[in-house]
Order: sequence, then C-alpha cells, then structure tokens
Amino acid sequence: MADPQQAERDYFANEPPPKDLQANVTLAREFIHRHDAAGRRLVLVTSGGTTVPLETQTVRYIDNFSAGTRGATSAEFFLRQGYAVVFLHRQFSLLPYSRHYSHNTRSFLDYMREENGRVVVDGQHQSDMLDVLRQYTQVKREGRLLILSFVTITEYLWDLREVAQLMRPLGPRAMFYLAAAVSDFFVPSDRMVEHKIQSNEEFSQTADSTESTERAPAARTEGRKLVIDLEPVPKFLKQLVDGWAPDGIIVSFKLETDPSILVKKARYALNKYSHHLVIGNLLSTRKWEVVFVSKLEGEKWIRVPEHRRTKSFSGVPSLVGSADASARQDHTEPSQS
Ligand code: PAZ
Repeated sequence: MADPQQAERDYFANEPPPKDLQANVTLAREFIHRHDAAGRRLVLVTSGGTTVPLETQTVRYIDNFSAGTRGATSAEFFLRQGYAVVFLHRQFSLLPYSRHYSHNTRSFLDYMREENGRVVVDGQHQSDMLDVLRQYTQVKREGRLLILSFVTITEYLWDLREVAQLMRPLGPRAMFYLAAAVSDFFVPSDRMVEHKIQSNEEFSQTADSTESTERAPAARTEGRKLVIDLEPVPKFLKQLVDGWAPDGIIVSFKLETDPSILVKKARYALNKYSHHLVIGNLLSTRKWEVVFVSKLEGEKWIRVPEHRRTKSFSGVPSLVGSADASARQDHTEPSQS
C-alpha cells in the first residue's frame, strides 16, 4: 500500500498551490492567533463540493454534490456557542446568515418593498430578519468568522493543510468539522490538457498542445466519445489526524446513497483514521436524519421529528437548524425511504 506521507509529498509537489493561498494564510494566521490569545475555541468548518477540472483553462469539470447547507448552518451554531469559525467553503455555496435569503426560489428582493422612496423589509419578515441580522452583526463586531473559499480539489487541500497546521498549537481547542463533499478522484496537473476538449476530432488537441505532459492526458476524445481516466486523491484524513493537527478534535462526514452500507462505511472510516466522530448521512434523508458513529458512544441516530420537517422561513429545512431543541436521539436503523 502507498505510504500516505509519500502520497502527500507527491501530491503537493505536483499540484500547484492556489493563487490566493498566501493571502488566505495571512488572514488565517492573524485570525487564529487573535482567538488563541483570547482563549477561544476555534473550529474549521469545510463546506460545499470540490470540483475536478478536466482542462487547465477550465471549461469542463466534474463536481461534487453539496449546496453547503450543512456547513453554513453548522457554522452559525458554532458561532452561537462562542466558537471562532474559519469557514472554508466552495465559492458561491451557502454562507452563514446570508443563507437564509440566498439560493432560494425567491429573490432576496422579494423580502423588501419601497416605502416613501426608501427600501424597507416587509412586515412579515421583520422579526426573522432582525434576529439573523443581530447574530450576524455581533459575530462581525467580535471578528469571529473568517470566510475563505475554494473551487477545485487542489485548492481545497492546500487551504485545508495550511489552516490545519496553523491551528495545530491550539491542541484540543481546535476542531475540524469536515462537511465539504470532497472528490475521491482527480486529474493530475501533468495529465491535464491545456485547452477545451473538442468533440470534433478535426479540432482535437494534438501531441503538441500537451507536450508539457510526459504522461498520457487524462481526458481525451476517442471517435465521438470522451474518455476520462481519473486518479485517486490521496486520503488526507490520515494526514490531518496524524500529522497536521494530531491533538485537534476531528469530525468527518460520510455521505452515501445506499442505506445498507452507511453505518458500515462510517465505522470503517472511524477505525481507519482513529479520529473522534464520523457523522453519516444519506443523500435522500440528510435534511432530517444523521447517524453519529464514535468509539465512545457507538451508533446514535439524530432525527428531526416528522412534524418539524416542514420548510423553514428560509425555504431550507435543516437538521442542524431545527434539531437542537427537539431532535430525537435513538439507536434504530435508518429509514429506508
Ligand atoms: O451541503 P449539503 O447540506 O447539501 O450536504 C451536506 C453533505 C451531504 C455534503 C455533508 O453532510 C456530507 O456528508 N459531507 C461529506 C460528503 C462525503 O462523503 O464526501
């Protein structure tokens, strides 16, 4: 089996860092030092899906499913509990607080109207919006939320590694809450074609246009077919647990679509990486049930009661958003629906 440290070295040696890495590191360093000095608990929340570009000048890419609801909602709850939050999210996915008014079927302008030449919030939304605004304003005043973004798997991994290493000195006061949906496969940069992949063979790239690559391009057309040959992304959870932040509290997520393997795979991840908690969820029921799998407590299901599974005012039903007060915990099997 490949040595994970070697796989990490190879990955970061071959995949160039994002352009904004240094700027992100500078922001994160200041943020982490400030909150460390104040004795605050810090959490890195990752959120949204990573992409796998197929071309260097990217027109086409493979995406990972995630709207960022779990991450953005959870970040609000960590902030409410007094944490400082580094929110590493997929660009344009949901953000804490603004999530209540974005990505809806309705425009944010529908919450407002004009009154005497001024913009005012509609009466029916006043109290909800005031509540969100007060929380947001307080967090901003206290400087407790740092928002960083990624698009590709490589940007995500560079940012994760740098921020995790900066958080390392905090030991168990640092938590890693890894809700992002991260690609398992990718196109290494030395196998990536420069230009847009053509569907017409006449215009397909010749060896000339990929001459910087000694290895065969990972995406190519054969006749009218597009053939993509992806490589595995090294398993970075192992590196996080053992190397980047060995004393941090690490919570990972596991998304599946087949209910019969969810708990098995969550247990497998827990045993393999020896971290603190795996939160499992199914694509179809993730909004109202999750399973916590940990060494200390085994398997514990948390469900939003049926009568609370209606849409919230934001139009987004959310386990974290509505479960804190009334979620039922039990040890039964997941719903098969
Ligand atoms: O972002 P979202 O609320 O639509 O979905 C959240 C989620 C399903 C991506 C998250 O809960 C999760 O399981 N993340 C890990 C996915 C994975 O197995 O890589």
